[in-house]
Amino acid sequence: MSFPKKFLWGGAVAANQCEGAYNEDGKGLCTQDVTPHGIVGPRTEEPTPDNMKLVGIDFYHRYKEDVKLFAEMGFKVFRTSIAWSRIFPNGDEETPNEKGLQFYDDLFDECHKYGIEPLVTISHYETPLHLAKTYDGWVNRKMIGFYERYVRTIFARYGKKVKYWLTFNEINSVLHEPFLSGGIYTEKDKLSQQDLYQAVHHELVASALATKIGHEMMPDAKIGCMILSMPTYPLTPCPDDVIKTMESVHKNDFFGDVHVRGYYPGYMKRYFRENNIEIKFEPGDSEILKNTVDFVSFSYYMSICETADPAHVKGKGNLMGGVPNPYLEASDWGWQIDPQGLRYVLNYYWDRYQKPLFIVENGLGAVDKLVEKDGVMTVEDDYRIDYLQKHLLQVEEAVEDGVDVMGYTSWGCIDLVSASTAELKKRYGYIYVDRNDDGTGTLNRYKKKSFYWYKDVIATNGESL
Ligand code: BGP
Repeated sequence: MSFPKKFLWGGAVAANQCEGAYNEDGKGLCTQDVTPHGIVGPRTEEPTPDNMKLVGIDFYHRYKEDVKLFAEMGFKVFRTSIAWSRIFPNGDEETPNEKGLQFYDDLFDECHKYGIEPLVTISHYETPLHLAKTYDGWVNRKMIGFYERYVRTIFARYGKKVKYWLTFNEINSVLHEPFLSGGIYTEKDKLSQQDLYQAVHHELVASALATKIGHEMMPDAKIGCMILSMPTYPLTPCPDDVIKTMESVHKNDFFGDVHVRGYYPGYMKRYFRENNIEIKFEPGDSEILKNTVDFVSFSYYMSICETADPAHVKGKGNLMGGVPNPYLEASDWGWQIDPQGLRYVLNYYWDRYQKPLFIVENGLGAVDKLVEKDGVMTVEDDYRIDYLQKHLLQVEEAVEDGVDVMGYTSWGCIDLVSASTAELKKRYGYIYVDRNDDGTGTLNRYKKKSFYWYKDVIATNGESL
């Protein structure tokens, strides 16, 4: 068994979780600047010092050092996002911020210096705050126009430097975290299903429009969607559980289905009918949706179970809950670890879509301890190596099953601020960053044991697994 020859090995981050410099060089405020405690806490009116994302890991100033370390590991690809609020500080102005544009020019140049291909998420859990407050984010159709201006700007600027693009990070997560994912300012519990799904429609149209424009402006580009994948198993073989599982899987498949097939699936139309949701389509929307993606990318951390029995309590999950699986262990944050689920989901998407697949997030969030070994500071993160190895072996199985897998970028290849909890103590990286949740730390970088392990995996194209 082996990985494809041109397999894109690498790592992934998102601007708002690592860059810091939240108010430098003309950047506007974004939704992340007012969520000091991630999705677990309330948002604030202004940025507050307890918000770890304001400094992040200072990637904005230290990216050269970091990209060099990625290159040392042998990365072929580096996934990051562009902070929309660096390019259009308010989101609805006509002229972009040149200093923001320059930063990503420099970052992508730095990647190319080492032969690393950037993989860019256009919108990763970051919306200019002004758009959230003034327009209620994606609930408002005007967002399509603002997003269009933004993508035209970045495609024109980086079209020669960036080949791989993702339109929205975990686009399906807006159903669970409307503010974080969709810049929707209305409180979650006050948001109607009507408005929520109308926002989804606007994002889907915007995503297809970006794909169309991208193909026109950059004929060699590959543009993909990005889905939060969470294989969902029936808790029991009871047909009620099986059907309930199918229905909950449909809620997620809706996003991939529209991106790949180019139209709304029947099961969703039924859901809308039965829940009195009427999606407003403007003339031309159906045509735009036909601009389908080149590949399907997704995050994978865990699987969940579903049951029709309301007596079961939901467990903790990656944004969406789920009934715990009695056969699986969980991480310190309650995310159930299921390497085989990755083979399952790869086969599932391949069977469903017959499009190349890209695993753009996977990894273990854990508490790491910096120790001295042979005079060098490091982290002995065998638990992380174990997690990643087991998952990568399942990727290999899927390749053997005949699935077309383009690449793998593990999440948080360098420690960064967690999206759900906004903590730094939940670490994913191969590189340890000395920064703590009380704001202390030198911000120095240290290679963990997994750094050398991953370097070896890449160098041998997976043979060393
Ligand atoms: C995904 C997000 C990422 C990332 C990851 C890990 O949902 O796309 O931004 O952070 O999950 O989650 P967390 O940071 O909450 O551990």
